[in-house]
Amino acid sequence: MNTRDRLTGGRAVIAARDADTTPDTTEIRRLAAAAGYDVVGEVTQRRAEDLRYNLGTGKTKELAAAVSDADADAVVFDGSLSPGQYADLLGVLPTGTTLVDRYRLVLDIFAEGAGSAAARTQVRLATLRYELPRLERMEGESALNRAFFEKGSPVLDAKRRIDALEAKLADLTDAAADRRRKRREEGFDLVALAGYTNAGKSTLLRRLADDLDSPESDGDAGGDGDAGGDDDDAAGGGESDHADLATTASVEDRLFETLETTTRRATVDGRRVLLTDTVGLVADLPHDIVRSFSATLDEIGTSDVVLAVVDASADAETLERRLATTVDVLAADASGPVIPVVNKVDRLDADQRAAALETVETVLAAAEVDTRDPVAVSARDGDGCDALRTALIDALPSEMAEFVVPNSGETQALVSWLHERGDTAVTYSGETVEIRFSGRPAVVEEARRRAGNLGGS
Ligand SMILES: Nc1nc2c(ncn2[C@@H]2O[C@H](COP(=O)(O)OP(=O)(O)OP(=O)(O)O)[C@@H](O)[C@H]2O)c(=O)[nH]1
Ligand SMILES: [Mg+2]
Repeated sequence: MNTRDRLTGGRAVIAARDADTTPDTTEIRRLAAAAGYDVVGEVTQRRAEDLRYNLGTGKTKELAAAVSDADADAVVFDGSLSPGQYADLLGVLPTGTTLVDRYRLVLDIFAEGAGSAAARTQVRLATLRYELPRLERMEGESALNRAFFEKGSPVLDAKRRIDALEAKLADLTDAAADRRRKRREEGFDLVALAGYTNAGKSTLLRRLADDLDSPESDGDAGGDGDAGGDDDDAAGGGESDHADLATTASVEDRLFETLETTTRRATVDGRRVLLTDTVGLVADLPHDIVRSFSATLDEIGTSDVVLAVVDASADAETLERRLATTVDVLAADASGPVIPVVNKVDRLDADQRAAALETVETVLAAAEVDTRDPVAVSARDGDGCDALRTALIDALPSEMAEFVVPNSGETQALVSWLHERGDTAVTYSGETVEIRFSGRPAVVEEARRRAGNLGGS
């Protein structure tokens, strides 16, 4: 189903360096696999950064030999290479070897998989921003080569394209903001699922969302990845207000399975919630790339509540590192309260579960984010999801109001309007109806206005 299944990046040797420890290549191997590479070897080094190649000179030679020996097509470098290091390292590798650093690797994964107009624009923008300093360096080196300039300046060309893509993205972003504003007016609460890649966000989305064939949900709305397609589809399929509501949220044990935000409806204690699944986060990417995927950050920034999903089955150190990456993004972007969702607890015994919760609490206590108590769940089995729904309702902005209105057909219409928008209790006493309602403050305000029009108090 996924275009990435057909991707063959070729045979790759992993290269990794860390100043303090022997590098752990688990994640970079998984990222390489997600980009379609077949990993055939690795060269690692514990050492301070070498300015020329990043790796030390001896290690660099060892890497070149490993590439020849394994007959590899590519080197995947776990980290970011400066434009100079990139050029120098490439010069030492066998001719024809492709060199990709961590940043470039993630861009490649997105470039292959992004479907909607907004996602594609974001990827192209991030790629150009990545390439610009490298082009500038090359252009500087060939400043004496007139033929180079006669063909036009790739740097100026890249700058022009960056400007154009930024403008296009701003339009798409405005359309998404309009859509969110309308949804708020319709009484929806907006909730974003955020977290490290592979934490289980999409699995949780499926678990919490209404059944696709229930009348509450837009089962016939356009799908996610396959909706956009055309680059120039400026509105991103946004003709209908809910055209972005997804029928599926792909779940896979692969990094960056989700490459664009998708939204589904959920009904939580009578309240109508729109849940948005966002693109996973990953450590050690330049801030620029995170910025480029602004759709994810916009969703996090504008939602009423963020569910921060973490994979509790990872070892404590990995859990801490991934949570720290997530918290960095939330601290900068989240405006509403954050509920930490400690997922995959089906893989843990009671002690391990308690330890994971403690790790999460410790990391979050130090963070400048408005966090609520963590909730342990298994998105796969559904355990803990009722507690999560309760925590969600508690965290959503809420107001309570009571009205007494004359019993009439119009009052019945008001009652059903309220039932769709929050927790509604109705008591009939002769000629009058007593209504207790709690829900979004804006909905309560509108309900007061409607009750007032019916002669209520
Ligand atoms: N055991 C267990 N596995 C889970 C649970 N939730 C998710 N998984 C598995 O974890 C893997 C990743 O799940 P996804 O829902 O795709 O994760 P994601 O956070 O959306 O990942 P990206 O879209 O790649 O960022 C899949 O293999 C899921 O089946 C859980 O509660 N328990
Ligand atoms: Mg996902």
